[in-house]
Amino acid sequence: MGLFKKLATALGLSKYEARIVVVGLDNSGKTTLINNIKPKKASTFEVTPTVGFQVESFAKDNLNFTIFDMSGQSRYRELWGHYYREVQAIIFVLDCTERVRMCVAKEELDELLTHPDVSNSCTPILIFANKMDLPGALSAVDCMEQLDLQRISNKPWQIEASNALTGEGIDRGLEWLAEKLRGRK
Ligand SMILES: Nc1nc2c(ncn2[C@@H]2O[C@H](COP(=O)(O)OP(=O)(O)OP(=O)(O)O)[C@@H](O)[C@H]2O)c(=O)[nH]1
Ligand SMILES: [Mg+2]
Repeated sequence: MGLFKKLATALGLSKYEARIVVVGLDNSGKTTLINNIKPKKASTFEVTPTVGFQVESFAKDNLNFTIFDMSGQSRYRELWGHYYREVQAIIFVLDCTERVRMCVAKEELDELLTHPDVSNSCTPILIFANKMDLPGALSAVDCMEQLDLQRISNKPWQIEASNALTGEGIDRGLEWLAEKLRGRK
């Protein structure tokens, strides 16, 4: 069974529209990661910074997925909160080479975790420690410590190292997500 079919099966309905929001600082690799997941990723298009947000709807394994690709630029980050209520899962993408901005990423994650639509929900949060291929990238364990992820005790979370250009690590993360959603049924 394909990964998306598994995710949808986990969500319980065959004609389900699975909704996922993808957030994280600008340049962390959100759009690249989504392009990697999308069908027809072979098409060569240049990734440019997202303005506001973009909605990606596509069918995979005969199921409909809607992914909200949010801009990470500071002036658009306030938009993220409008989608938490709408989705079954949140993906937070980190650039694990950006040691200096790790504290900004932590602040944004704090905002996310204290948002009323997140703090009282058990929406699973999948964090990608992205750009693992670049020299000087922090490991997933280092990122976990820097973001103090272990304090998250009331909802499932997971961190996976990823390379959004090649897709390495992405399937592992999505497998985890499918598992958690299955557990919520
Ligand atoms: N080496 C490497 N480069 C990556 C990876 N993921 C993304 N990039 C590059 O990082 C840059 C930013 O990627 P985007 O996908 O546009 O980042 P974003 O998070 O969508 O950025 P905003 O839309 O501005 O919030 C692009 O040049 C990508 O090619 C990765 O895993 N490894
Ligand atoms: Mg983008």
